[in-house]
Amino acid sequence: MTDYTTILVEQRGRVGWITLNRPEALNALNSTLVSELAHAASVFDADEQIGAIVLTGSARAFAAGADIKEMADKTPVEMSLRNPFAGLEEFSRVRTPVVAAVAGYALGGGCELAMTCDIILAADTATFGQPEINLGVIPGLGGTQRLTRAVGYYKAAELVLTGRTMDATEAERAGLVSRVVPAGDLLAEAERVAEAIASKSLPVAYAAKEALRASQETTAAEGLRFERALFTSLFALDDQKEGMAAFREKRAANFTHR
Ligand code: CO8
Repeated sequence: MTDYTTILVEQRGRVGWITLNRPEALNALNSTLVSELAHAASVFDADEQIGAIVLTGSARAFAAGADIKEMADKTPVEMSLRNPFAGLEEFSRVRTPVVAAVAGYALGGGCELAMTCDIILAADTATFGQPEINLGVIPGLGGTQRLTRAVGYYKAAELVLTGRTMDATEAERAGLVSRVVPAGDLLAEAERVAEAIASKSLPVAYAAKEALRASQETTAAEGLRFERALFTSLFALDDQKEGMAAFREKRAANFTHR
């Protein structure tokens, strides 16, 4: 865990923290950072002691996008066969709920990375956008898809086609961020949210995330069927019995993640 060069990793209680740490490049996502991020997240994801992950950057930048300097001279073959961003897709598929704590720039791949998370908490200093069109490309990791689902076609189209960025207030109003908090409170708030999630039953949190993801990836009819099947299956868990017994007995539930 200590060998990473572009991220910082820490476990606090049941919460795994990943901090992007390339300050010289505003946390631009180069291939090393992407593979380290995917690795750290998969280690947390495989650890039953971790009930939530927080992903954050610095006060100045969550991430200012894919690393333009690393990417500039790539060929289509290199971008597809040796896709330097494959780790971001891996990261987007972790089962553990992920809270993005975003301050400063979340642009291009940085905005897309935030959108692979489940909750986006934004500092009032955050700036979101998909400025790829200014570089002669389009978003490549969900900026035309997840952003459209989050803020609607017309808002997303304006951002993607013009490259305009939006501040945290506009992003919250548009539905991209879960909540805006004062910059000084961002990490404490992220910790509170992550701890709240991590205090629940882990398999139930996995199921909730899977069902939420289905809402972004399938038709409503399929999503509803999937949700019902998952809901029904949870009655096999000790934690369902415990949660409902605790309610009847007017006490806090003691989940064993089984
Ligand atoms: N890549 C590489 N280096 C960067 C990046 C980046 N995305 N962003 C900033 N940096 C570097 C700068 O080059 C600079 O380095 P140096 O001091 O060596 O010149 C350092 O970080 C500080 O940046 P600035 O001096 O530019 O700081 P400013 O405060 O003046 O400006 C900005 C901050 C506005 C954020 C500016 O840096 C900027 O516009 N950055 C680029 C933003 C951008 O265009 N992002 C989109 C990139 S493309 C992308 O993300 C596509 C994803 C596709 C995924 C595909 C999956 C298959």
